[in-house]
Amino acid sequence: MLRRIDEALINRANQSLLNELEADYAALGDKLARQNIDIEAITRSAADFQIAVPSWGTGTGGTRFARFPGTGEPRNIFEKLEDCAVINELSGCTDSVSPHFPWDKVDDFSELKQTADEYGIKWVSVNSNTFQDQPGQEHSYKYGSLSNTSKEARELAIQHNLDCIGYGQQLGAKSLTVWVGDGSNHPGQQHFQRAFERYLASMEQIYKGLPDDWEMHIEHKMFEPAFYSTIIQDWGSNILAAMQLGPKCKSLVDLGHHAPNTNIEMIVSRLIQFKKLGGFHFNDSKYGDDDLDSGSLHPYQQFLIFNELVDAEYRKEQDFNPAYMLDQSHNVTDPAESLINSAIEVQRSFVKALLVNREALYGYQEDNDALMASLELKNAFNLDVSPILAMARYRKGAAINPLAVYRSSGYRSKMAELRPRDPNATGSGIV
Ligand code: RM4
Ligand code: MN
Ligand code: MN
Repeated sequence: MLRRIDEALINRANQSLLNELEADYAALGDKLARQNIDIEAITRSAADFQIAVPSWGTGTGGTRFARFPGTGEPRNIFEKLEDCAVINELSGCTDSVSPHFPWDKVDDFSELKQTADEYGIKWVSVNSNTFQDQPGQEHSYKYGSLSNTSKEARELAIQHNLDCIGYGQQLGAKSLTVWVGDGSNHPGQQHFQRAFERYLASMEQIYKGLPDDWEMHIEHKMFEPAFYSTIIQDWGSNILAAMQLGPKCKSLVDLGHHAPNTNIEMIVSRLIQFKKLGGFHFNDSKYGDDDLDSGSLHPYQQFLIFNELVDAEYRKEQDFNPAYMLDQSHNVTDPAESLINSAIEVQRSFVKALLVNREALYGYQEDNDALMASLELKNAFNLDVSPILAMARYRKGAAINPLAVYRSSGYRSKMAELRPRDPNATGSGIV
């Protein structure tokens, strides 16, 4: 297998930390054993946990005011893939990449797939982009794409989504994620119902083009770029569209796309109940769609979401297979470092949710014992599961301390030499 980080470097770093890790792991194992939890079973689940990296997250993001590019940024999808390989080699929990088109379009997809295969990276959900015009585009998306009043603009957007499915098929992906910027900025600008009808009619055309074993995931977002109304504003519009379109269409939850204080874990539960949970874009936010690093502000919320997910698994909910992806914008950090750290933070929430005693919790719920029920969750959340995560990484040949190895590898400064920045290149700055 092709590697970007020298295995010997990881092994040396791991050897120097192993004694300490083994001691911490043994102590945690004893503690969990007293609660009748087998640490080995939890570590196996942790090792199996995987979350996809968004190709667009490997570059520095930005705001509508400015973008401050970092050094050695990837300039094309092959270079983004290299960074994704680094992230996976060190974290051991990001073995797939979600591409975005046309940003990641190449002439030869078989070459791209082969390179990813060599790194042991899979391609998952393909993302379409009808929120910006491409150079020379005949019909603008300024007033929307799939819901545009112009038939020609709608047809262009439909065709782009169908093209994305074609690219994804060549890469081995099995789902299409559709997020549109369509909406309005002024009350009265748009007829809500007619716009939604146009959107649904366009989505039906895309749905018809889905291969049998594919799913389509709709992403809702409350605002931006439209600031008064958006076509798929919230999970309500999202699930209505997904229900109308059919069983292969599901809703995707991007954590940053809700109003502050929204009870996202309850939305997750509803979507699970009605078999409409397609997947996640994990990130964190304080004010709106800030796309901050996952778990950096609201780790308890992230844990409560995983509590619902692990509960669904425990109850053997049928057809339950949500796709986990990160979707963040890194404005002031090295994107690779943020993505490594964020993937592990999401994995941490998953592992903590595994520690909840489900039967005990159901008992407290039946008895209306609110305090004990909330403590059952809080106790799991409060436990430091770092030794489990580190041991899972160590056993798969990833790094016990991924960020330390990343920094000592000098990867970014090497990339700064190999990837000189094109002074005329314009970064998207949109995530
Ligand atoms: C949006 C949304 C989509 C992503 C774009 C780049 O806010 O989160 O998932 O494709 O950003
Ligand atoms: Mn997203
Ligand atoms: Mn977003």
